[in-house]
Amino acid sequence: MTGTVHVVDVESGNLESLKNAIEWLGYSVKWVTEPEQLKDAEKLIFPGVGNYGHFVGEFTAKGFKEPVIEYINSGKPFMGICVGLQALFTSSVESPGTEGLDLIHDSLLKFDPSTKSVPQIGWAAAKTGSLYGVNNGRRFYFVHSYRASPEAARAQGWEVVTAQYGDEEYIAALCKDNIFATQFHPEKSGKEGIKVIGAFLKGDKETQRPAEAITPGLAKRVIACLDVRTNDQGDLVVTKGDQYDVREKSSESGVRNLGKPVTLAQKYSDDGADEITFLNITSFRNSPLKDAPMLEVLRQTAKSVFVPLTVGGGIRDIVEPDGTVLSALTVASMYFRSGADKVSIGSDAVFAAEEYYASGKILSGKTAIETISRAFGAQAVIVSVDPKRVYVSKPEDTKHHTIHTEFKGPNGEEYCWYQCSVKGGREFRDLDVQQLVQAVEAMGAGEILLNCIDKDGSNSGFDLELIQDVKDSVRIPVIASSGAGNPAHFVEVFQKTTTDAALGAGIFHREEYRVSDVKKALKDAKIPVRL
Ligand code: 1PR
Repeated sequence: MTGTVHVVDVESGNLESLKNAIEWLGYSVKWVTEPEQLKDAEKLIFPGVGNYGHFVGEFTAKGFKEPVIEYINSGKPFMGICVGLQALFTSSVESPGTEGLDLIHDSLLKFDPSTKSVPQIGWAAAKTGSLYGVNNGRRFYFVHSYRASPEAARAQGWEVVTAQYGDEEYIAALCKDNIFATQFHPEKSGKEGIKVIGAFLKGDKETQRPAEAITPGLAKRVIACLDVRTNDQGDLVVTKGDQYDVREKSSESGVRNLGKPVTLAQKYSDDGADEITFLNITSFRNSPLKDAPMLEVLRQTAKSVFVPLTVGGGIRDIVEPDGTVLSALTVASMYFRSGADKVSIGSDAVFAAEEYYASGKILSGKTAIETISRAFGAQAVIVSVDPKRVYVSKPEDTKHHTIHTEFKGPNGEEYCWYQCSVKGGREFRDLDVQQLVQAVEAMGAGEILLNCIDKDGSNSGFDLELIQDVKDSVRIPVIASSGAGNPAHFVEVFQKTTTDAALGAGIFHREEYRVSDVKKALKDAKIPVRL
């Protein structure tokens, strides 16, 4: 160990990964939950996620404001992360009336959503400037809807590193004297991010590495997905279905076992996956409290995999067999505390959308999506959609939103709509994909994971028609999923649709291609990716 790092904990999301990253660098971590504990701090990290008002309100209510300013005035090293950077400003349009630390007299603005997905989610490149290894040409993981503009901070004597999102330039990192802060999550930015935390802890502001010419702005993300379930022997295994059927096509018909979740997550991350998603595909049968193995998978993975981790399956209000009621928010908090950065909600989102339309589009404020999004931020809530094509001869034959398809139905039908399912495709509902994604966007979901039952495990490429239709229906980012069989399919989905990310499962598990093969193909096609 080379010292102790104090980390302020006002219960804002996944702090486990930050602790893991600091420990990885050889330091020990002390949580600061009471302002008095700050007096022992020699190096302080101030991480924040979620809503500006919620975060600033929490640390103000807990009496942190004055002691944090006192600590900063002492000249000892201070690092803010994400909303921990934003809190250095006077205010944010996100939460009018809430006053931050006011060390930089300016207000944060919202990204303009008319030309791009908001929140910005993904790996963006540093554009100008260099601080603690945040250098031109390096990519880091950002999740935010609000931005700090460089001009005001510069005018007040701050050094800034900028990045670009669409036509807007924003602060990626800034520094003045003993204060350093990043808008991105270094603890989620792979090896580059760990180096930034290391440079800060060593006080090495000038850390320089050769800059390489890369496309500025956000990279397209490649996500590796692990469908996880207990096999007939009781072990948690990674499996993969064809159109959601995960049984081997042999006489014994056991669950297809493709490997161990932690080992595969590490392998894909080492290979360049931008995110890892775990879907607990039989969670609807169990209680999450009995789901200790899945929590352990997250804990183990988060120790050495420093890219964003998503967990899905069973995120909903639960009544335990003994009558204990657990809210979806409590269930999600358990996963965040174990190292997840986002939760993915499937069946429960469909039921919530049905109620939303039944009530005349009135938000109840009580759904899993709303409660988790309010507490942890929209970026922490993904909605996983499991649709299947339903063919019709003409749009008037259904009340649902149809598309004109290039791939005709069995009777030559030229139109189809996409029907939502619950319980992993076992039950179909009277709700189409457009209805679902628009309802969950209104509820505060931050991203859509768009599967397609017809394409799942088919190796025949993504359903481009479905993906573009959903992209055109919402402003939040979309992850295309189902059907990837080779690197050219990833190139195709990014060239022919505006999807923000693409996910593969079987292609990687069967070891036909590696994540690095996909990245190389994307780079060759001049699609911006993190290499
Ligand atoms: O309903 O909130 O408990 O969540 C359950 C979650 O589990 C949902 O996200 C649902 O998609 C998932 N799920 C349930 N059953 C299955 C199954 O396969 N039997 N898996 C399942 C969904 C689809 C993708 C897959 C892509 C890419 N699997 O995760 O990874 O289709 O596959 P490919 O690249 O091999 O084509 P809740």
